[in-house]
Order: sequence, then C-alpha cells, then structure tokens
Amino acid sequence: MNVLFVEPPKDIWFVMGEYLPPPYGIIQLATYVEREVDEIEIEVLDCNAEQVDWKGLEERVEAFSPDIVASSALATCNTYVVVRTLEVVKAVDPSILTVTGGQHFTAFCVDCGAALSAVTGEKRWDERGRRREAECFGLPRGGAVFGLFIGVMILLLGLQQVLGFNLDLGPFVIIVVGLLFVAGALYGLVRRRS
Ligand code: B12
Repeated sequence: MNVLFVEPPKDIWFVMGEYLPPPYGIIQLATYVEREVDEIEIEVLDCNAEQVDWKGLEERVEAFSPDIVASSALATCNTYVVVRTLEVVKAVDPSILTVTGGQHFTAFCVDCGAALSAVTGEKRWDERGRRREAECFGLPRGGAVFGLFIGVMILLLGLQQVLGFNLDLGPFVIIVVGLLFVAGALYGLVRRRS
C-alpha cells in the first residue's frame, strides 16, 4: 500500500518572511505509520521545501500512485490549501482515499462547520456537546440582564438631573447585583442536578 503525506504549497507567512517550517504533523504521522504498519510504502512531500507547485503536486501524485493521501492543516488559515490539495488528488484519481486532520479539522464539524469543543463567539459547548448560552453571573443571558440594569441606572441618573428629583441609587445597585449572584448560584445548582 502506498501512502503519501503532503504539505501543500503555501504562500509565505508575512510575519516571518521567507521561512521554511517543518510540517511536524505529517512528519510525526508518517514516522508512526512507518513504525507500526508492515508492507507500506510511505512518501512525505513537502511542497514548500521541494518547491513543488500545484501542477507539480499533480505530477507527483500521478508518479507515486498512492492508495491514501493525507494532509494536515496546522491552523485555520491553512484549511483552503489543504482542501485544494485533496481536490487535486481526487482529480488525478477519484479512488484515492483522502484524509486530513490537525487543529482546525479536529475542532470543527466537517458537516456543518460548528465548533466541537472550543469557545467561538457567543456559543459554548459543554462536556456532553450541548450548546450553552453565553453566561454572566452564572445565568444564561446574564450579560444582557446586567447590561440592561446598567442602562436603566444611567437613565435614572440622567433623569434625576433633568427632572430635578433625588434618588439614592446606591442601595438599588447593591440589591440588584446581590440578586444576580444569588440567582446565578441557584441556577448553577439546579443545572448540575439535571
Ligand atoms: C509550532 C507552532 C507554530 C509554528 C509552525 C511551525 C511549523 N512547523 O509549521 C509557527 C510559529 C510558524 C506558527 C505559526 C502560526 N500559528 Co501556530 N502553533 C504552533 C504550535 C505551538 C505547535 C504545532 C505543532 O507543530 N504541533 C506538533 C505536531 C506534531 O502536532 P499537530 O500539527 O497538531 O499534528 C498532530 C495532530 O493534530 C494530528 N494530525 C495533524 N494532521 C493530521 C492529518 C491526519 C490525516 C490525521 C489522521 C491526523 C493529523 O496528528 C499529528 C501528530 O500527532 C500550535 C499549538 C499546539 N500546541 O498545537 C500552534 C497553533 C497550531 N498555531 C496557531 C496559529 C493561529 C498560527 C498562525 C495562524 C498565527 C497567526 N496569527 O498568523 C500561524 C500560521 C502560519 C502558517 N501560515 O501556517 C493556532 C491554530 C489555531 C487555529 N485553529 O487556527 C495554534 C493551535 C495555537 C493556538 N492555540 O492558537 N505556529
């Protein structure tokens, strides 16, 4: 069986200029497979080190005739070149099995693109994979409740000036923040039990 590991042709990373990082992901995988699996022919093609472009990649795939081609995306920014690599391989021979992995593909669902574990924006996923709302004070949408409260306080301060009444807001602030903490703690206890 022939297995080809490919580091795709990449543009240089502007931060580091013309650097040539070793593709540790596929190197480690190739070494592992070579050690563990008998009767297997392995090739690691680092397109950047060997100055192989997309056309060259096609030719190398044709020449090696792999059964499996694996590529790795170190970071999200590399996912398109990895997908393009696998497309090139499929165009040469659709029967070649293509696989990928690495940080990005491990963290995101291949079907819908949703994060499998990491925090993305307002979405959070608990250990059972259920979506949890963004929390503040331990309450779902607690951030919105707190924002609303701050907004009302500012409005009252302004109205005091305009309408000339005098209201001591200090005790209200203490009571509302205390209530938020108590509600958050109670909500946390109930959620843990369910
Ligand atoms: C070293 C490193 C770098 C080096 C890269 C050196 C190199 N050789 O390429 C440098 C400093 C250049 C770098 C740059 C960047 N990095 Co960086 N980097 C790392 C770091 C610290 C280690 C990566 C590594 O080499 N791991 C060792 C190898 C062996 O592991 P691996 O790649 O994960 O592969 C294993 C598995 O994932 C799996 N696997 C991988 N591929 C495949 C494929 C298949 C088919 C299968 C089955 C399995 C599999 O098996 C492998 C072997 O065990 C990680 C953090 C971390 N701890 O992982 C961040 C990390 C990968 N970098 C990150 C980022 C964001 C970047 C940059 C985009 C930064 C920027 N803002 O520009 C750039 C991208 C540059 C580029 N164009 O590629 C993020 C990626 C997050 C994301 N989703 O995008 C990480 C996770 C750090 C973080 N937590 O934010 N980085």
